[in-house]
Amino acid sequence: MHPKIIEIGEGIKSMKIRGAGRIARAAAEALKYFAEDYSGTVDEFEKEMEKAKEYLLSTRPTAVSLRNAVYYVINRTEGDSLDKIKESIIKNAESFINLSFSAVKKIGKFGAERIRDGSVILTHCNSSAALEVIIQAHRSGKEIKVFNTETRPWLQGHITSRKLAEEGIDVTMIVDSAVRYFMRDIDIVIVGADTIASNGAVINKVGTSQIALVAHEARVPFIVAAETYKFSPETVIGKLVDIEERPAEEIANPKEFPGVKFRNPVFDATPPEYIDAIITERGIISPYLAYQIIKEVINFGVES
Ligand code: RI2
Repeated sequence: MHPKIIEIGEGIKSMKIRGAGRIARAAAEALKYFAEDYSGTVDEFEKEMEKAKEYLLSTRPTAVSLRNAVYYVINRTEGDSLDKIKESIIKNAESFINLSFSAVKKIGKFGAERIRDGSVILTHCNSSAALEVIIQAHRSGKEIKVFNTETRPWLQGHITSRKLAEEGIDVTMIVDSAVRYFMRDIDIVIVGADTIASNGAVINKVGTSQIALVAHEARVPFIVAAETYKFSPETVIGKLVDIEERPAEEIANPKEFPGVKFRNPVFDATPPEYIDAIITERGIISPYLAYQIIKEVINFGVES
């Protein structure tokens, strides 16, 4: 396999490259590098591309963004000569990357308009889509405060806190288990998504569903910021979203806990009844419109 496919694939697997949008763009970029460098026969190219696809898809099983990106690049290939096929792969990868960046910006704009001046926002983990909403609201002159969870076990919340502080936003980091304690101070919860199922359930960093439950109890709006390539076409035909479980070592050193078992699922599913809205680059929708988005926008994800 092309060294860039392996380098980027390993980066995604080890979470050096992380975040559902970022891993999708990285996978598209890996396929672009492969196409740019390839010389050989069309048959061999197709075989190698299939291997690259399978490998990239195996790196992180939950985020459908990765899958949708890979299919976007491969399934739209045109041409029968090697040059044309390569050109088409490169063009598709570039177009996916541009589409992804522009989707995040649009989500930021739509979402920021919904944030009221003086709002206290809670976010979880590190989502570029959710942060774009918060940052654009701040840049538009709204006085906002943010609470963010540290997000065990990977502590992606540290990245979020730093980024918000750099922007000059009033940010407070809390431990994940303090969410209910602080919910009375929160006006709106905004999180990202790794995958959205056709019934509107949102799969995001583990702990998200507990936050949604607490927000529901306190009648605090719970909003998801997600590009449309986070919607999963396969869930329409009944496929369940695979929840990634990562090594115990991410939680603690198992050797120091003889006789103790560990479980480390890194995502969970929030049902649509706890979600007030999903902000996409196409507009702000009810989670119950997820199927409609999949039907209209994602026409590249399901293998026929
Ligand atoms: P953006 C992340 O997964 C988090 O769950 C985050 O909420 C989600 O991806 C979406 O991130 P991980 O890679 O695409 O940290 O909005 O496991 O950046």
